[in-house]
Amino acid sequence: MSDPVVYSSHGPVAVLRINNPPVNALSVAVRQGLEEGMTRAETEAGIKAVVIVGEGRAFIAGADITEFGKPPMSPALPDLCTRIEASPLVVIASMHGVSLGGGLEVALSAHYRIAQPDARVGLPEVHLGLLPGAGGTQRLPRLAGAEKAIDLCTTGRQVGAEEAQALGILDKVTSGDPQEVGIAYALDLIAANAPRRPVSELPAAAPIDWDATYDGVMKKGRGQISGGAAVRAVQAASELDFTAGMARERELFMDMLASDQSKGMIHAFFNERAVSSLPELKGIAPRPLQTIGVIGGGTMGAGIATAALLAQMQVVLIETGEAQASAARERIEGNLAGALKRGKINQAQYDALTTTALTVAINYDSLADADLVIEAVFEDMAVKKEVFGKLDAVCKPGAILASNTSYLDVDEIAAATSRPADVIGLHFFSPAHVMKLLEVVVADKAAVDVVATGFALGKRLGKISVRAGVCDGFIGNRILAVYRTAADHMVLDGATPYQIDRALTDFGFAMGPFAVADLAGLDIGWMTRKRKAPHRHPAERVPTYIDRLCEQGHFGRKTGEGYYLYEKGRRASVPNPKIPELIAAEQADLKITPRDFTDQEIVTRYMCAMVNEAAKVVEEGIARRPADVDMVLLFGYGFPRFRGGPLKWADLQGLDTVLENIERFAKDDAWFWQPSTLLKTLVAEGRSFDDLN
Ligand code: HSC
Ligand code: NAD
Repeated sequence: MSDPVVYSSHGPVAVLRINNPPVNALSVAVRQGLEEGMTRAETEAGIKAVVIVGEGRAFIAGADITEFGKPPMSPALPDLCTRIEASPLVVIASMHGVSLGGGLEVALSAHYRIAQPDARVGLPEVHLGLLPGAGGTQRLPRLAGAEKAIDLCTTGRQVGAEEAQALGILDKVTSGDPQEVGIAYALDLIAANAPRRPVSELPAAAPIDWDATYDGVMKKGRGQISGGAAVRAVQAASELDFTAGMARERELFMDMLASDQSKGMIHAFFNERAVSSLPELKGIAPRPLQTIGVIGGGTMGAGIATAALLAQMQVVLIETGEAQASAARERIEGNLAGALKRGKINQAQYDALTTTALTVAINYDSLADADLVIEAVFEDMAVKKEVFGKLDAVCKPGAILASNTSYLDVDEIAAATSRPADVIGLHFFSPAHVMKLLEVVVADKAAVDVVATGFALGKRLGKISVRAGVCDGFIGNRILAVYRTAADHMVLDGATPYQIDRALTDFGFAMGPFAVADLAGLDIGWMTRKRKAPHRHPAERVPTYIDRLCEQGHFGRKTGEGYYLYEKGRRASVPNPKIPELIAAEQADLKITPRDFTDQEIVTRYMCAMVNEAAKVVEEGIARRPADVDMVLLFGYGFPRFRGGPLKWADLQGLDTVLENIERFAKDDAWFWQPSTLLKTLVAEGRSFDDLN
């Protein structure tokens, strides 16, 4: 392996070139290399300036995240930054690609910063449940002011070179080879006799209303704590001298590093990348993908078509009649207009996407050239089979036939064709052009390159793709059905839907289960209950109070009335006064005396139901690994990222505690609370879900 930092000298300028692919993370070897390089430059005769530059696609992407939680290795990054800044030579960072987290902190410890026009900088530690820990919270406010520093530290957003220069982070923006540009800048500085310029010696940032800022950041973080810690660190930069401020930053950083939240978010960081790499797909070439067919242009079909268009694919969408076809086109145009408004595409792109790239037809023959067709018609097996029969007849050999079904058996759908090896499930989430999750449902007979193509499509659409096996609801909807039921049981026993929603949003969920049900449409659950009623076990508790509302034609947000009332155009939801009456009536029928629930008990029951079913999904091989389940919940179901996913949450609680709770709940309802065998085995063996990842 080549040296992680390569030293070279160019007249009076020494260059330290970081070479640690893929993104020049600051591993211990890089830190040592930089320290040695600084010492060498300082001792080599005639050297007046040092340029730090990165090889490959980035300057430095930050601290090496894989080292977190391991024993610290010297030099620590904050000490290295202090050492760089204290050098008697003039130090220049020449930046390209991204300079993130510790990468930007190294640059801030240089005396001058020059960057390429397309360079981007940021302090994304907040996305790992951390705050900048190598002086970022102390040096950045001295350059950009407290408010801007807090913005960067608490949003983690990346800023382009132009904005970074306006913020005082960059001194100069010049295009060219980063090393050459850096050396030229160093020579200019030497010629001008420019002084060393340590940021730590600049005046501290003016104070702001720290408490109000802290409160605002904590509110936005919905339970995440690291943003607030970053505010306090920036406050220290304003109120304390530099050394004391650094000590405060270190203390806050170490607190965050020890928190469950950073463990959850680091788990998410690595696993959102790991889920899509399946060993059996290594070296398997996906089939070509240029033209995508979509059957049905309702909510999902229109969203899927939009996603494919935004990914520069040709789309042919089939509807049942002219009216449905124009409604589908309108939905897609509406979605694309949203993308135009948000600046994701420009007017010329909008025009091209809605004309040459999109065909809406009512004749299946238009699918003759499609490489992959995704069916998104009504959730009805007979309709799906009919559609797949037609696709089988018109699609070219090798075309992949996919279903976006939420619950139905993909093996059975595949069997309705003469080419089951070409059939898979591609389960998108609503709105399909926004939600990041894609479940690639691998039917029994699916060919391996068909699966590889499903993942390739997910990548092209910018999705997090997770492999799922065939069962009722695959990974996500199957688990959802169970934790939703746990919430329903609590309603029967005395908690209100509104208390449950609030307890769970306080826990960090984007929405509570009843607000979600209103959004998805209450008719879906109503139909599912009716479908399952004939096969239901007598011990199963299924509340039906909400069916009374559905019988009156109220299906949630789309009809203006559900668990909540929705005034036209308003999102804010008001509890529906009919709901407590309907619940009370059902409790009276069932002779239930309602009891009080604490928010804590609500969260415990909800989470234990989720974990137990998730464990069964892993145990049955529907999900390959616990982390696959975690990513499904994170990217498809609004699970709080700072908790890492349900099975990471369970690990952090202690699996013995989770199992004890489940066994305690089972005393009252042994049918619902049947502990997963995998969970019991892990507890018996003293292992965690993470051990299986
Ligand atoms: C930090 O810097 C903390 C400091 O403030 C203080 C530390 C002080 C400690 C003091 C103690 C006393 N490390 O995303 P990609 C891997 S926190 C290790 O697919 P892209 C990644 O896992 C850090 N590995 O590529 C993947 O590996 P795989 C703050 C890292 O082009 C591969 O690189 N920085 C890594 O789409 C390619 O990644 C961040 O949070 C890292 N820092 O995006 C930046 N970064 O191939 C996080 C990446 O095996 N990284 N890898 O799957 C990113 O946002 C993106 O990776 C990039 C590249 C935008 C850099
Ligand atoms: P929808 O009712 O909004 O749209 C269905 C569309 O299919 C309608 O426009 C209808 O005209 C069209 N259609 C029906 N039969 C057809 C046929 N034979 N040929 C062509 N078009 C036909 O339904 P949706 O919410 O978009 O759901 C579609 C599928 O996606 C279902 O299988 C559903 O379970 C699944 N799904 C839905 C969601 C969701 O949140 N809505 C999420 C994931 C998956």
